[in-house]
Amino acid sequence: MRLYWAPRTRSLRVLWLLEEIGAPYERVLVDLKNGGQHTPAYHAVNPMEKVPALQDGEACVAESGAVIAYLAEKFPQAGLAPAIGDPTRGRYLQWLFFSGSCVEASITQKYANVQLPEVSAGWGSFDKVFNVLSETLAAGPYILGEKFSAADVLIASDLHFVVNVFKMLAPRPEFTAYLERCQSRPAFQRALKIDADGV
Ligand SMILES: N[C@@H](CCC(=O)N[C@@H](CS)C(=O)NCC(=O)O)C(=O)O
Repeated sequence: MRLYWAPRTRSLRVLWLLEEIGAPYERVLVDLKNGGQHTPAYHAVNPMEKVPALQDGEACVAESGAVIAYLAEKFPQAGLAPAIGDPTRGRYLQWLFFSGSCVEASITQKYANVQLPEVSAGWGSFDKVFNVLSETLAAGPYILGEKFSAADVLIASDLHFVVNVFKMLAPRPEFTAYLERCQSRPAFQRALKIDADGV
């Protein structure tokens, strides 16, 4: 498997998941500052010309949520995705999609300072999205309850950017505790080091 990535981007979440899984992979650094994403070869991997993207033999997958879902299913032995038929699988899929369709959109809306009617915006509002996450994570310890899953990799990565990096939210104890739980995992620490080293 080959991960196309760049430091200090959404690649970190996929690095984290790959480190959780522990399967061998190769990292290919895409030089975003010098247009490395805008080459015909990379366009064939991800037509959006963004990172991260994964090549796995003849399979290519981009969009960080999709890459995470793909990897969690490809390596069931890692125990990061509830199997088909498991009652927690519905919520698992919900939170995977929630990241891309609600959290990302609400962050963009807040950043751009655009007002939209809550009933028209599929994510409701920034406050709604983070209040829903507060309510769910207060019950914890993980987004599905007792068991850590690939959905936590996505949701904790989103929260990391909103709370720690962009500081778009005042600290909330349930987010602080959840981030500490998720980010103290050795796989996250390894991914963070790769991201910081940039190679
Ligand atoms: N929806 C995509 C977003 C990917 C994305 O925006 N990647 C940024 C870095 S975080 C990027 O590659 N930017 C470079 C560019 O747009 O040229 C995902 O979740 O993978």
